[in-house]
Amino acid sequence: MSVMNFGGRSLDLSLPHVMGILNVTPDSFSDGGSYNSLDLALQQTGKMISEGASFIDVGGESTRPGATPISVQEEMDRVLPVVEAIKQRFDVVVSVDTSTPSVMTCSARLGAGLINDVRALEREGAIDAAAQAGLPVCLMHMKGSPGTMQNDLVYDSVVDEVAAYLMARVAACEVAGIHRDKLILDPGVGFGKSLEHNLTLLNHTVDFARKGFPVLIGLSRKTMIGDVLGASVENRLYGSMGANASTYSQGARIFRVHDVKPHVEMLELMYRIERES
Ligand code: 7PJ
Repeated sequence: MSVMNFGGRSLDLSLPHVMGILNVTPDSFSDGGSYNSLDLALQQTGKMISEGASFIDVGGESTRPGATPISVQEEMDRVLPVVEAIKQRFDVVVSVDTSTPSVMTCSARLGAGLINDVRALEREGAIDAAAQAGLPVCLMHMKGSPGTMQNDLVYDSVVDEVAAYLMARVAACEVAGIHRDKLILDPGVGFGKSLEHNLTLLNHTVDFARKGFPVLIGLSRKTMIGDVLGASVENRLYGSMGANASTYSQGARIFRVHDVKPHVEMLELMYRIERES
């Protein structure tokens, strides 16, 4: 059994889990920052938990292509009160979507259970902060940086390059004292990838799952869904569910989504069918 301990709360990662997205950015990807006051954040958190989310992913830095960077202080001010308030009120794993060492350290003290870093702990000091925090880490692949990542979309083999990058980050984590059984891998849909790259990566989810680490997929409402369907952000739910279903059947187990209930229900059916002999 693949049980992972997230800051005191154990989850069986042989089962599917939904991670609900909680953006505390005023310029976030798709919900326009509609949940940036503490009360609204807590309301949205309660809703996502009641719908079956195992994780609440709190993010204060927008990684939207071209988004302006924010200061460490600004990120701390956005994220930490939300982490603290959620942990005071709810029994859920709080994931912090951050690349900033001090946010990792302080969130861990406030009870966060997972560090979710789109920069795979590459920022100065991040790997040591994560090792000190002692929490599981999701390592995501990104080519370039949010400001420029959609400008240079050249890979020889996107699957091989993303896999090699993630395994190199696994090795770096082990050197820094983060045990491999605390690591989760994510190919990073939309982070420096064309539509074809994203589709190829998703069709090779099984290759990542076979590396022996839990795989997390974040594709909810992303541009690639819109590109395939010609759909605006508010019309990407069914496409997101179909793509997530494909990755579940290839072994992905954590699904980072905006729409918790539809995904929990979809995954419940997928799981029940799969386990029947
Ligand atoms: C991801 C993420 C993702 C992980 C964002 C958005 C962009 N973290 N944070 N994986 N995407 N692990 O939600 O559209 O794909 S922010």
